[in-house]
Amino acid sequence: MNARTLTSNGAPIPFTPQYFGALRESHTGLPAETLRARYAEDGYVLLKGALASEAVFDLREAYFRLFDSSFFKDGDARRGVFSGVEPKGMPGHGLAGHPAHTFVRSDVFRAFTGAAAMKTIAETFFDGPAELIRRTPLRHFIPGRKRSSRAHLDRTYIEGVAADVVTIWVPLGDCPIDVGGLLYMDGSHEDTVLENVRASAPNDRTDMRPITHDLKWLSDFSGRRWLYADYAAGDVVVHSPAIVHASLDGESDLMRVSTDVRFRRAGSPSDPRWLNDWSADDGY
Ligand SMILES: O=C(O)CCC(=O)C(=O)O
Repeated sequence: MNARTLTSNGAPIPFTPQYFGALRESHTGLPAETLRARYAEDGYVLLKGALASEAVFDLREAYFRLFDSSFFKDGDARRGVFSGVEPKGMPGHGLAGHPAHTFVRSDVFRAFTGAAAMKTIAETFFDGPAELIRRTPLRHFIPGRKRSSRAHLDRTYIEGVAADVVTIWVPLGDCPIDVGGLLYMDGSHEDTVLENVRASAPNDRTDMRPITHDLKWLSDFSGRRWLYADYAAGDVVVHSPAIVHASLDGESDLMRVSTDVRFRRAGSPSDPRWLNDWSADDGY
């Protein structure tokens, strides 16, 4: 039987054990030392059920309610299945006037990112006090567009030593592999070569900050697999600024919404570009 082929930004990658493996699962009930050891070893920690799934669905719904209900199958903004009807006359994603731009400035979103549970997660990995980084992007992928996150490292985009910055990637809703959640390149946080292959890697646009859009090419080049999970609402991934990650094109009608909540170690220098609310055209 032929292997299923997935795509990222339209570039194909076979869904086989050569290219894909499972993310290691952890949970907040594990001893903090174990979680920190896993973070050091893997460059990420997938915390299953770290947040209350209903709170995550509440946030998903609050965001989707900023759109016309015709955007959703059966008008169901909590589930958020794409109806096939695109909103009309709306600015591009995350630009002023778009719901994502409005939403990251809302009290409901700020209460979510500023919740004690979120900070506790960051402090577990710093083993010390953490401060929320204000700029918090909201991602929203609409099925059928063949648009996904290109392979990149966060430290290309935010200043600070790897030990002093963490990202908590939060899928806002269920996000199995066919919905296009984040993939992490196995062991890439310890591979200093990958960051320097941009010049020879295929690239589908002029922004040279991502390494490549071609996940198969990077896997063939490095001999490393992409690690994935069938994320459920409430799961989060804590990841290092040094790990290469990317995402797949969604094949399901379920829309992928997620946010990247970042913290820095209290007292460490802050990147001045990250002090304001996110806007898709802020250039960072
Ligand atoms: O959600 C995505 O596709 C990208 C998120 C990301 O790159 C990050 O959290 O650093």
